[in-house]
Amino acid sequence: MIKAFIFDVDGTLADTERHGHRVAFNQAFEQFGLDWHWSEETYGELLAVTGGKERMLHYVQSHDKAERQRADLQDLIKQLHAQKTRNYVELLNHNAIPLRPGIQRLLDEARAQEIRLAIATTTTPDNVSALLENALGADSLDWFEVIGAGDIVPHKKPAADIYFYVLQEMGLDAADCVAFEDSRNGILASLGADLSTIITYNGYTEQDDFSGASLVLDQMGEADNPSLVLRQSYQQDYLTVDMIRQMVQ
Ligand code: XBP
Ligand code: MG
Repeated sequence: MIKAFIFDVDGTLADTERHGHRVAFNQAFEQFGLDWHWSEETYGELLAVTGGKERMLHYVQSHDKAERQRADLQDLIKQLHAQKTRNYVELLNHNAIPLRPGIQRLLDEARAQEIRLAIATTTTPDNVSALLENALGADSLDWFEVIGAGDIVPHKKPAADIYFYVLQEMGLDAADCVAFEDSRNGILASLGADLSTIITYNGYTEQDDFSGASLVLDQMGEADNPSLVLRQSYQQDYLTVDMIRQMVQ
């Protein structure tokens, strides 16, 4: 019996990386007078490192000889990240990034069927609130019983810590839940916690290795914006709660 759905945020609920996080990082670099700039291509490579602070630290260590020797590097990264978070939230407040096709429909369906909802993400909690409030309205945060985010666990994805945290907070076994992810790092984390995982890939992750996934889709889809993978393989236009039950139970 499926009791809960656990959603990743970036790349899964919304396409936030290319025109959201990346832009906010670049703004912060400029605001701090750094000559760093992450192109769409460079950012795609940097996504191998999860977490904004960890991503910047990796970048400076491999790309900027002068800055990496700074005694206050950790402090700089912390300040840059706080600025980046402010930029990202501001960006979402002014120009909300829409949820991916089928997300709101599936959330509504799940709630109507009393499936419990949670979030498991590496991103900062403020970013999750800004995304959900702008895309779904102020009440939508309450739809999620647990929001596991950011530095709340010692190790970010691909470690399974955040999923273990969410399962423990919900008092549920992995066998009763389904995870939704978009990336290799994401599925490594969810499978690490023994969760059946459905993948909706995106431009940055379509070539990732999704071994172990219960289903790999281009998107969840809607009647007027079908999932091409579902249409080809299952003759269905979009992913429903019933399909998920059949697939993973
Ligand atoms: C998302 C991330 C995040 C964001 C940036 O991974 O890696 O780090 O890119 O967010 P996932 P912060 O979708 O697997 O959770 O800057 O707030 O860390
Ligand atoms: Mg993701």
